[in-house]
Amino acid sequence: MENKTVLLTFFCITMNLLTGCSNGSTPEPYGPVPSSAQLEWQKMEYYMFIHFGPNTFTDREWGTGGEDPGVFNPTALDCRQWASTAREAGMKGIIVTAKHHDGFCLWPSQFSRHTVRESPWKEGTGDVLAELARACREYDLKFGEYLSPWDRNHPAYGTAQYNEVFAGALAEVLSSYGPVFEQWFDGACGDDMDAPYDWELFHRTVSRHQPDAVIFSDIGPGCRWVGNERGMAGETNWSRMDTVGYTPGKHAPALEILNSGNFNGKLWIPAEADVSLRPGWFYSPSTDNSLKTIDELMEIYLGSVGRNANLLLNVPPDRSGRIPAGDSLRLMEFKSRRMELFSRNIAEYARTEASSVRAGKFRRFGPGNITDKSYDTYWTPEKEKSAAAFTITLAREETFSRILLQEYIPSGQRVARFIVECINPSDGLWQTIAQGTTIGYKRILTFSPVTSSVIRVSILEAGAPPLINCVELY
Ligand code: FUL
Repeated sequence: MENKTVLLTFFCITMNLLTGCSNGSTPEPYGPVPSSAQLEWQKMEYYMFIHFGPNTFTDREWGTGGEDPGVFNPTALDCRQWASTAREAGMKGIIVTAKHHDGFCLWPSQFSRHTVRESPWKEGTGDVLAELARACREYDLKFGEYLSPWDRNHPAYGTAQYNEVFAGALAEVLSSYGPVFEQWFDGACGDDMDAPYDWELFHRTVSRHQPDAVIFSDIGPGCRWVGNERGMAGETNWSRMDTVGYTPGKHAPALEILNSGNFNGKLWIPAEADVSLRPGWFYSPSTDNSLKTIDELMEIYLGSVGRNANLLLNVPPDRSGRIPAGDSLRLMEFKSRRMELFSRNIAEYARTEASSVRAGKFRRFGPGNITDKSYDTYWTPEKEKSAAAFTITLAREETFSRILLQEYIPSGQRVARFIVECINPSDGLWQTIAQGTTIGYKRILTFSPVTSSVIRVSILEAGAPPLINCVELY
């Protein structure tokens, strides 16, 4: 053995003695875990959906595909305005309908004759995807694309050849505009066709051109539809799911499964909650006065980001090609409300204790990790303890009505039931203030305001010892 190898072996044995044997090693992952792309995706939490195309001009939700491309003629299209709006709203990216069910392509695709090239906009020389990708780079946003396999325009639709056409179009958009964080495949397919989509080919195409893109569909594989268009995840929401025997669209799992995932699911497929700021997905002058209220948006936020799902909020540009001022204003008001509710974390400098700590003497997994600012440190109890509790002691009594909890999902999702209590200062007794089932990447619970200085979170059921990396109180 060379000297170097001897030294290395000695080092490894010593480290094992110090950590592994004393149980100070990193806990084994539990069940499926997110890929690094899925983890980065989850951390984005909130991003913009843009529905834009001929429907914007014809006032329809589902175009027939027979529209004259001449209808697509935005007078002042401004993707920088979309991006600056998203950025100011606190969003982390934009997903655009590159091709909706009507088949119209927002880029000059070689695989279609129904595109921006055939429209009067910029005399057929424009490319919305190119402009948006550039604007996203400028405003430090991630760029994503929606492509509907259902195509009511393409002559090859419904034939086996269409799969090649769709894969070709997909390859074009995935290879021409820089990194794509999410590829959105719509499951809708109308009633007139049940085309045999070649999903394997589509997925292969994404992997070849954008290996880090998270693939959305009813059943993933990157992230899944939450099962409704109200932006609400289940109160119980596992990021695990079973997909054997299912396909996106008509043969997707039941809506309740999409909404809550599968407790013992074999794959990591977290939920994405999509919802529109307006009653429809596309702009219509008739919905100018029906934007979601701040209260409705807050409920959606708590029902999505607050329940272990990402929020994809649709903000449709109007016929000029800009996000209307009222919509933009509503997004800013929504952001102010979130800042107001979640800016002063009273648990930030609080003292923490736990009923049990894995390898306590090493301090690596202590409860202090719950209130530090690092994502990658967490509290976890002894190896055999799935039920355990931690306490937060504030410097003084405070009044609060919201708790935010995070599990360290890179090692899996574990918590199945928990309870939050505080000591009631008037009688010194523990009082239950909230309870829940899953936590996952993030869980936010709201309750009637209470005043206390001691708060306890008890994990009552978990598939494996819980790994809690963050708690905030507001
Ligand atoms: C659905 C589509 O049919 C709607 O038009 C919209 O694009 C929505 C996000 O997905 O399946």
